[in-house]
Amino acid sequence: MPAIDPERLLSDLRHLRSIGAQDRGVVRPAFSAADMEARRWLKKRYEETGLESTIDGVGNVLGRSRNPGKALLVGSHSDTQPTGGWLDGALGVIYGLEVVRALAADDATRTLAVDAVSFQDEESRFVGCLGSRSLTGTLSPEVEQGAVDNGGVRLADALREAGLAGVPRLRLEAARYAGFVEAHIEQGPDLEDTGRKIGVVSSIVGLRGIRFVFRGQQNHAGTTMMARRRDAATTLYELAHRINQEFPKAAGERTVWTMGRLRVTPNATSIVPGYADLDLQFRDASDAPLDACERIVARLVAEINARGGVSIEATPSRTPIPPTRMDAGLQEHIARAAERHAPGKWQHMPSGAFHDAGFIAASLPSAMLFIPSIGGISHDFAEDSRDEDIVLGCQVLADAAASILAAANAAPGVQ
Ligand code: HGY
Ligand code: MN
Ligand code: MN
Repeated sequence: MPAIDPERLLSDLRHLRSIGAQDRGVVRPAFSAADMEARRWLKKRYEETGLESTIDGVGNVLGRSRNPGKALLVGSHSDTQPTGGWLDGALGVIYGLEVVRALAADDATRTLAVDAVSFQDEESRFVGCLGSRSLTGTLSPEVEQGAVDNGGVRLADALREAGLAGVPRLRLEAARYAGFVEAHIEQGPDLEDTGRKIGVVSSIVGLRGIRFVFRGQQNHAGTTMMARRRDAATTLYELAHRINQEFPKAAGERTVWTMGRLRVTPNATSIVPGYADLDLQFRDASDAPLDACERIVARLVAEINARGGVSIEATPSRTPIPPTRMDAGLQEHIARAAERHAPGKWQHMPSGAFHDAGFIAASLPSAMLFIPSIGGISHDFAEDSRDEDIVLGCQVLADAAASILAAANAAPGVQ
C-alpha cells in the first residue's frame, strides 16, 4: 500500500499556514493577495509533483494527472474565513498533494491517476463554494453578477484585481473520474468526545439564509417618548428573540441556526435607530426542519408587519445549499482503510459544516473523511489538530484512494 511521508505532509501544511498567517490562524479570504499567493505556490507544487496544473478563471487550482485510466479527484479549498483556522480547507488540499506523491512512489499504484484540486471561495466571501459551483456548471450568471462581499466589493472587481478576468474557467470532466474525495477537519467535538480518529461522512447539511431589513424612524433618544418610537433595533431584538423561542419547536436533532451578522444604523447611544438589518442562517441534514423554520419566519414577519411602526423586509441572503448524501461505495473504501490504520477508532457521521463535496456530489460520486478538531473549535484562530491525527488521516486517505482507483480501473470496459 502507498506510504505517505509525514514530514513532507506537515512541512507543506505549515508552509501554506505561513501564507496569510495571523496569530495562530490564517487570514486568506478568497481573491486576497494571500489567497492568490497560496494558489500560485500550490500550482507550482502540483507541477513539481508531475501534474499539469492550472489556475482557472475563478481561481480554482487543478493538478491533472498524466496517468491513464479512471482518475480520482482529491482536494478541498485553500481560502479561509476572515479570521480562519490554519486547517479548514488547507488540510484536504495538502492531503490531495501528498496522496498524489505517495501513490506515485509505490510500484503497485504509480500508474493510477489522482488529480488534486483547491476550490475557490468555499468560505462564501462572495458565493459559498463558488469554485466547485463553477466547476460543475451550477454557478448562475445572476448569482455571480449580484455577488458582493461584506465590504461592498463586487465579485467582478475582485476577479479583475486578482488578474483572473477573462481567464478560461475549468469544467469538470465527469467521465474522467471514479469520484471525488475531500478530507477535512471535523470542526466539531464528536470525534474527540468519542476518542475516534477518523470520521466517514454519511451526509452534508443543507443550509439556507434570510436577510431581514428593519425600517423605522431615526429620532432623538431623549425627547421621543416610548409610545411614539419606531425603533428598528428593538424590532430586530424582538424578532431574534422569538426565533430563538420558536425554532426549537420545529428543530430536528441537529438543526442549528445562527444570527452572527447584524447592523444598527446610525449605531449611536443617543439616537433611536431608524434602520437595522440581520442575517439568519439555518442548517439541517434534511429539508423538513428547514421548511418548518421558513414557515415560522414568515409567520413572525407577517405578524410584526401587521402591527405597523417598523417594517421588516425578508429576502434570501444566499443561494440555498441542499442536504447531500455521500456515496456509499466510496464510504466503504474509506471505512476499510480506517479500520486498517485505526481499528475500531472510526465512525460514520454527518457533517454539520457544508463543503465543496456537497456540490461535486451532483456530478460525481463523492465522499469525505474527517480528522478530529482539538476542542471541536473551528472558524477561529485557535483551530488545531494533533500532528499524529493529521498524519493518520492522510495515510487512510492514500489507502482509500488506491483501493477506489484499483476497483475503478479493474471494472470491465475501463480504458
Ligand atoms: O460554514 C461552513 O460550514 C463552512 O465551513 N464554510
Ligand atoms: Mn472548509
Ligand atoms: Mn469553513
